[in-house]
Amino acid sequence: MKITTIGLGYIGLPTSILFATHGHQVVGVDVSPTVVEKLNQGYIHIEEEGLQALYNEALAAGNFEAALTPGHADAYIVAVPTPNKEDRYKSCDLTYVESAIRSIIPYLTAGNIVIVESTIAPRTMEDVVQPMLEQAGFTIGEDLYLAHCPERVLPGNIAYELVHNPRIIGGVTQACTAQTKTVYQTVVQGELIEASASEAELSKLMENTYRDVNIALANELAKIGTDLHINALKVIEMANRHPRVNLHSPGPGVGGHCLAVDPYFVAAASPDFSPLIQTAREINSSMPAFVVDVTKQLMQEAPTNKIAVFGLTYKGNIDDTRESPAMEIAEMLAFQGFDVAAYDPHVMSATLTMEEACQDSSLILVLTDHAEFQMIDSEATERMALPRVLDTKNIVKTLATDVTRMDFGSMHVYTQTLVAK
Ligand code: SAJ
Repeated sequence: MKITTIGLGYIGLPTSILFATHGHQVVGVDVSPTVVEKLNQGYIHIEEEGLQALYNEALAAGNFEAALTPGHADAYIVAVPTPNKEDRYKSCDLTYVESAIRSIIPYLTAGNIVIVESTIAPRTMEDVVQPMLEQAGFTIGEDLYLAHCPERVLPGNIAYELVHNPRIIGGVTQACTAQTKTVYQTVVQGELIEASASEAELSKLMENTYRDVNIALANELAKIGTDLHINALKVIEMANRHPRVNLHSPGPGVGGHCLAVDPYFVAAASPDFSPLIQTAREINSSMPAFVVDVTKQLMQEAPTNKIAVFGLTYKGNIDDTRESPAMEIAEMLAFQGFDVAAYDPHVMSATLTMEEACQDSSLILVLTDHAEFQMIDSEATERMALPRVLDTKNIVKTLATDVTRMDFGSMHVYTQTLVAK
């Protein structure tokens, strides 16, 4: 098949490579000349485990080419960003999706399949994309097939999950679903689940909303534990021994481009009926300020003003700092006058070594669960003015013996102990 993908980001590029390594002729389109040039020189522009090797395979087979504009194809896959608008409910900004659809309209011919993989607000396919294509003269389900097939892969494990995860095929009509299935059948080993386009849209959004709401519950519990001087982490551990309970993990906030974005699309589409989703977003967004408050209390009696921040990314073992609560906290602390020294072995721009960050500091503030932070030894802590660790991700397992350890969700207890010292 000739496949054109529009958007060569974290989803569009791996998807293009997947199809190209399964015998399809793929043209990947992106508006960025730098991205197109780099890819055509043989290099991928995103960091993702195992992807460069697969890209080499696709190029060796002569099945991939990057371009700035689309051309004729059998199937088109749209994987462009859908950010939040800056309106009251942070609704879904469809600018890039609409311009991607406009860009392919001149090349569409009878029998083509158009797939939107971008995360979109509920009813977008039926209310926005379908009318655009109908205005161009097509009858959806007869001479053009249209579907929403949300991606559900986890950054860091994309290459595996693209193939093995079950995939929702949300056709605008049943004929659209059937035609779109023939595309994914060639590469996906997981189940292909048939649905309507609107069901597919809402399912994708609710998967991430489910996680966001559950994390909000855990974060609320961390605040309650702090208020009542009860160790929330111990509570979660015990409660989860119940066979039907799965409390999530509290932390310094929810980052990334999915969980902190998608719930707003649902809330904006149905604001009067989504109070729980809206409150969960508020709770998770309040966590950086909560961590800053607790940190300030801890630093009141500190001999120096320096804080060693461990981890800047939005989650552990990745290099992505966009929408990261850790970055927000580091910036807030610096803004409030603290000397913030950040150490992150995954982030190129964070150049300090662990020893440099810890030197003369009065607190190690762990904000990301990188595997490297499981052990914090005396190499780091003996340089501190006051050896203390506040672990907001419950990641530190081994710690130098003379260090005061504070866990998230029971910090108040420790705060009092320390102030009393
Ligand atoms: N987090 C917590 N507590 C937890 C779990 C996560 O505070 O118990 C935080 C993380 O630290 C991070 C944020 O939540 O800041 C999001 O991390 P994540 O690992 O849950 O998810 P993402 O954003 O990397 O990827 C999600 C995934 N969705 C689900 O797990 C339901 C992925 O499968 C989706 O493909 C992706 O969103 C997407 O593109 O929508």
